[in-house]
Amino acid sequence: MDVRRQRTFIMVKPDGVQRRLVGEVIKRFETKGFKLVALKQLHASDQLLRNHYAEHDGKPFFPKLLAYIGSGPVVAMVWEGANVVDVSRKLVGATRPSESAPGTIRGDFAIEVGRNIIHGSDSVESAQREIALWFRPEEVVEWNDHSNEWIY
Ligand code: ABT
Ligand code: MG
Repeated sequence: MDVRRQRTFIMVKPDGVQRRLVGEVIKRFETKGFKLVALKQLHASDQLLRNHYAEHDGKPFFPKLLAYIGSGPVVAMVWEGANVVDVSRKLVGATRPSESAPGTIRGDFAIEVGRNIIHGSDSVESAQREIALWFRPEEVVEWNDHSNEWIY
């Protein structure tokens, strides 16, 4: 598959929504050069969140994780572009905000691992699974850039 058409699932978590960081997150992905192909705000069901975090089912932090991610609305997005899965993880920063570098989203805005603002898929396979979980196929929009026809 064309690496330029790679897609990833990005979610602003409830703390990010409450702190009005949705625009900041979108701005960073847009100015990096990626293309937004799906976007919605929703208060995710417990079942959806259990599916999303199935890899952590049974771990000690799982109940707290579900309570946090289910505590309010999230903003779910699909972003497209070259190597977007790996590059997004770099934009997002390390899982523990104490280890995430300044300049990354978590490094700049988060202090606690249990309130780390944003999710990004950790592999191409995870991205495909998560996009299919959160979006119906028709909610992901194909569009081409025509701005070179009217910006000189
Ligand atoms: P997500 O984007 O939320 O998936 O985070 P990330 O991929 O960076 O980190 P992983 B390992 O997937 O953790 C998922 C969430 O679980 C929380 N967590 C994780 C803990 O609270 N304690 C732990 O020891 C670990 C390993 C942090 C992650 N997100 N949140 N909130
Ligand atoms: Mg993860």
